[in-house]
Amino acid sequence: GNTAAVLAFDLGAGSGRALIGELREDGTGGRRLEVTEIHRFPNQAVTAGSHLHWDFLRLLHEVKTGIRRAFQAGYAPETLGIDTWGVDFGLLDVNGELLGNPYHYRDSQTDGLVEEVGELVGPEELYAQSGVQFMPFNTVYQLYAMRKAASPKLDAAETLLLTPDLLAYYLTGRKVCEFTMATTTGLYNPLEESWNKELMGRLGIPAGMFLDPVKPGELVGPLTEEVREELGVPSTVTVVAVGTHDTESAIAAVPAVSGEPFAYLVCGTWSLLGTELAQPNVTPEARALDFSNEGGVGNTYQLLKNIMGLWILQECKRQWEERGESADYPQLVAEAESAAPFRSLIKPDDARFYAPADMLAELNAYMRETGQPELQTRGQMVRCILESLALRYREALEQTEQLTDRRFGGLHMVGGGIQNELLCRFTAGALGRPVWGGPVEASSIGNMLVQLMAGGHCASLREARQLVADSFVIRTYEPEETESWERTFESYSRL
Ligand code: LFR
Repeated sequence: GNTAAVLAFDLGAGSGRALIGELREDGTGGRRLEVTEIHRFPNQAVTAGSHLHWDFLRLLHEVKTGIRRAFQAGYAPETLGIDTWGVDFGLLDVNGELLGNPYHYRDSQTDGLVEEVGELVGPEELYAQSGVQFMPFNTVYQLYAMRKAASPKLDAAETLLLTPDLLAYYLTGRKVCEFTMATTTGLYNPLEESWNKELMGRLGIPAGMFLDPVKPGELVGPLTEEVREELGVPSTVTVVAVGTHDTESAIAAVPAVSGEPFAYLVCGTWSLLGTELAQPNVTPEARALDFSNEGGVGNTYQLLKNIMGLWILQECKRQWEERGESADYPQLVAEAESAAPFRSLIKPDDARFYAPADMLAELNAYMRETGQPELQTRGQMVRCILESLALRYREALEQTEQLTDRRFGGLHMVGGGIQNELLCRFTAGALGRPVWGGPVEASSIGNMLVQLMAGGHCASLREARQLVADSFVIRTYEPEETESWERTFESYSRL
């Protein structure tokens, strides 16, 4: 029998999707989660004047379309939840209207601000009070950039809502601030469990616009009457504040069921590698390795490293396609497989790869500067990116172990990036340990799990993860070519 249905929206930097999750009894006393995609849409950033923005109203429109389609297709979800990338936000004025289009985190307004704020506040203090690694896009730098530009929006703002909360607001009329997103801002103090008003004061950021965070699983509310009429849907569906940060939703869906500490890699535009803790680790050691402590689902903190990820490859692909070449992933991966191994390497986290105008040129500039042979074919480029990522994962896994005194028998890989099986194979090789790949739709599934917990269908995060393990095929990649990887890791470390 079908015991519950929920609707998850997962918005990534390149696309968004809506999935229905159905909890079913399997006839032998067990339960399965069945997932069906009902809507998928592009998320295209727009440059307007000198700023890079999200097309927020389009995203709201697509979320509404997803709700309409769910009911049109005959589903009756009890609840819906929305997760998105971190850090970005909209500002509402006193009438609840959106003050301008939200900025995209890759907008250049924050260039140089990590250093500037570091001089004002001191990196030690900033880290001890936020536990967040120093990334230019953190909300704290975006707001400081607006202050420096004397943005009138800051003065007119009554409420700041992070992207998923902003979408939920336009569906329900209710303003909430969900905890996992709050911890990505750099303005939330995880040890004191409160907003860092003192820091806001020092940077000229209005403290009054921040709402007290609510934990994942809280109900936001039903759809407004306007939205229900517009979409022609019944009043039965309630919006839940899930783990609204996509990374945290994905981590909730890691099928780790042994009860032992585990390591994970959430693989998408970004790669987030780390482990789950009960308390944040804001030690000088964690700061020196530039790890984040992000608030997670189920009263956890996630000690993780944000790695540049498949963004580098996505940009290359975009450039090839703009030149009129056909460059789908299966094709690119096949070309990489036939290219020679370990020819050239990059450090993926080099700031030059964050937002270059021309990624292909940037890769070869790096080769010249580091005295490596230039990349001449697409296969060489893709292979270089994937091998370098795998090596970076090994480095980050070892750092995670160092920081936590843990030792991991292997690595769980989840998220869209694991559809690239070559990357999973390379990672197992570079680690010299097995990789367990799955599920692909981890963020959507984790989003559903929190809804199922909120609806009383799952008792705990542990039980929810068991449901994932019982419902999805997890593929094991055993390490291959470990000696060559070992040798290459040494060259990588010397780069
Ligand atoms: C992944 C992610 C990362 C965050 C980055 C920017 O989608 O949410 O966790 O650091 O996007 O927001």
